[in-house]
Formats: sequence, structure tokens, C-alpha cells
Amino acid sequence: MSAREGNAYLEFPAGADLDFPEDKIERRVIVLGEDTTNTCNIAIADADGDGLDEIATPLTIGEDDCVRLYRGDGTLVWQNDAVRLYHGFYNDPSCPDGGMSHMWHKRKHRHVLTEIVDFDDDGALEVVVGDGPIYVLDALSGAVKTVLDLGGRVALWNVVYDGARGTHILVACADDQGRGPRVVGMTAAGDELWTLPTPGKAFCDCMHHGDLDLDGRPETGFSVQETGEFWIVDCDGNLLWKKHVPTELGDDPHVDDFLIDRVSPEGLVDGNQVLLVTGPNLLDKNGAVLWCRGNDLHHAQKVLAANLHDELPGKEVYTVESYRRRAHLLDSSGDTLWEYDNFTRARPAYASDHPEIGQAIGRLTTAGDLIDWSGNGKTEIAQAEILIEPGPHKRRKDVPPEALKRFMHVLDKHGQAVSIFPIDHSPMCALAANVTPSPGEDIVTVGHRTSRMYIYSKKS
Ligand SMILES: [Ca+2]
Ligand SMILES: [Ca+2]
Ligand SMILES: [Ca+2]
Ligand SMILES: [Ca+2]
Repeated sequence: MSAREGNAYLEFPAGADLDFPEDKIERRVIVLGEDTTNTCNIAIADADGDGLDEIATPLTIGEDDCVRLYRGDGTLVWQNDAVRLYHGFYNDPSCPDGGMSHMWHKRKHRHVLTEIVDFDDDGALEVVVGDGPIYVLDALSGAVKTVLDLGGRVALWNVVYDGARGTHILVACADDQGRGPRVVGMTAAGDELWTLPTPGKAFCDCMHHGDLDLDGRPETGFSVQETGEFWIVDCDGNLLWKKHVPTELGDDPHVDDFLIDRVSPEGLVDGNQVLLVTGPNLLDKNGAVLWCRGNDLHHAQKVLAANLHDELPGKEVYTVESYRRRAHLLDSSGDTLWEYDNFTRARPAYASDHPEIGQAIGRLTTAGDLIDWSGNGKTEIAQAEILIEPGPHKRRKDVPPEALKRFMHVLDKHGQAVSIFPIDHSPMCALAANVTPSPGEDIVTVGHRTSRMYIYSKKS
């Protein structure tokens, strides 16, 4: 009896490999350890210049924080035990769980941002990591180069290259316990360049940067939950414009995802654009709305722009609806090119118990990442499913483990699945990378509450 026939709860995607296809795909598992709390915000780059990417990840083992760098074959290159994440560094007694215990220890899931970048412009890469303070580690050895103390929790930060200064700088949203919440510009040496107070300290869900006005200096965007505002600030700490998210951008107190990029065709719109998943709306450099699909795309979570179709002007836009479990490719004007909905779904009999979420047992909250899966160019999209165990709680024991099978979908630019295979965890991310010598790129995922990272590669 196949899993498909034997499952009373879910309908698996048509064309899916229900058993892991070992003849087609190689799966590598990196075990981070028992009792660990890891992050979905890992950094992937070729840290040592050997042509293959490494993976940098912060994690907490029991109460102890560390940062590790792995190769794609699972080799641990280095581990730095001196790093302290927010709780360990500030020993904040206001944390849940009584304050003296690591607040994330029991939840097994959190966001700690990580980047691999030449932050101090000395020609060598650093691993930059932390949620307050920010650690700058030598990427080859893991040794601490600098610790940037911003006075409290730093939920969101980016390292950006400022063409006018000719250096990278840190732009960070800090809940400074002495000076109040603010967005800060800081050098790699820890010198504060500017500070701009913010009307709240709940910065979410992400911070991204890009050069909106094409002057060689990046602008940065982020949301302030308390006031429901989305801000765009420049490289000198000036607030360029802001939007009230619930009334101007979408039915949400914050922006779940966005990017700053050239989406519209060259010459059509002055400057670059802000592409927001909330809507999603395409805004010009001054915040004027270019198009909006807010009414018919429901709770989209992630957004991607790429020139997948040369025959169409500008970049195409990929986004997924979380609860409706639909993936969309739009053209640069916001019109639908294709829709893909061949994801795992609850059987109608079950779903009818939950009209509030329709048939949504599965959710799509993980970014679809652009990938060269087939080895013929970066024109495919890796889309992972997340399955939420169905409620109400009394029903949970009725759900057999096989009902919680999840799938990775690799879609081509025409919306056709080129590969669908099972994954035995809910990924918090699905990132394209070149961590193994396999043909094409690999998909790296971090399992939710599994203390593991997974690498999927296509066999030749
Ligand atoms: Ca390498
Ligand atoms: Ca450097
Ligand atoms: Ca700029
Ligand atoms: Ca195009």
C-alpha cells in the first residue's frame, strides 16, 4: 500500500516521489547536536576560496552559545565558543523563562542573523553574527576580530556597502536599553556614524537594502510593529519616507518580506523599486504605488524578483500564499504568468472542520530561492512546504506520522515541477548554494526543532 493510498488526512502532490529517491537525489545531514537551538538565518559563502561554499551558523547548546562553520560534507571547520548571543551577553532578567535561562532554549527556534562578508574591507571575509551584540569573526579561523555592542537587542541588521564612504557599514535596529530603540549606522570597528530614534522596539520581520535612487549608496527598509510603520532610511540615518502598513500596504501590522531591486524595465521608472510581499505592492523610489495585487494574493510571505524570462521586460516576481498554498509568477507589471498549487493538501473531509483556514494544513512560509538545480542556469525555484500539525489539539494523536510528510518542489520558470521529493522536517529556510561538487546547485535547509541541517543535491 503506498503512502498516498494509506493516508486519510492528506493528498500528496501529483508527481511526488513519496519515498526518498536515493537514485536521483543525495541527502546529507549535518547533526548540530542534541538539545540545540539553531537559526534559519544561516550564512552561506565560499569562506576559504576553494570553490565550494561553507555554511556559518550560530547555535545554542543547552545554555551555551557558539558559532560554527561547516563544509558541505559535514566537516566542522571551526567553532567559536566565545560568542555570546543576546541573553548570554546582557543577561537580561526580563527574558521569559525567569530570565536566568536562555529564553530560546525550550523553543528550539529563533532568528539570529548571520552574514559572510568583507565587513572591514581588508580583502578577507568575516562571519558577522549576533542578535545584540554583533560579533565580527575571521571567516578562516573563527577568531573574534571585533564585538559591536549596541546597548541591547539587535533584532535586525544588514552589512551594506556605502559607495560614498568606500566602506561597508552596519545598519542595525537596536533596542538600546539606555538610549531607547533606534536604527544605527556603525563602522566595522564599532564607531557609531549616526543614530535615528524609532517609535518602537519591535522590529520585524526583516531588513533589506538596495540602492533606490542609484547614487551608489544603499537605502534600508524595516518595519516598526508598534506603530505599524514601514521605514526607508538612507545611509546617513535620514528617514526618507514611511508607510502605515495596515492602511497603505496591506492587512498586516508589519511587512513580512520585501526587497529593493530593479523590477520595472530599464528606463520606465526613475530609480529602483521596493517590492513588498504585503500586497504585494511595487513602489517607486519615493514610495508611490506602481502596482498592487493585494486583493487577490492572500498573506503572501516571501518574494523574489529575477529575470527568468528574457522575452518579457523587466524582472519576474515569484511569491507564495501561505495559507492557500499557491505559488505565483508575475510579470514586472504584476500580471500573473502562472500559478502552481500542486502542494500537499488536507482531505476535504478534514478541512471542513476548519473553515477558518480552508484546506490549509500545509503552509508556505519558506522563501522560494532561485536555484540552478538542473545545471543549466539559475532559472529554477526551490520551494519547501511546511506542514502544521492539524488542530484542534484532541485530533493530534489521530494523525499518523506519515501524514506529516512534507515535500520540496523545484519549479522551472514555466511553473512546471522538475523535482518533488519528501523532506522529513519543516524547513525554516531553503537556500540554493554550491556546497557540494554535485551538478547544479544544492538546496540547504534548516529543520524546525530538529537540531539538524540538510543538504539535497541532484545526482548526475
Ligand atoms: Ca570553500
Ligand atoms: Ca575583512
Ligand atoms: Ca541610494
Ligand atoms: Ca524578464
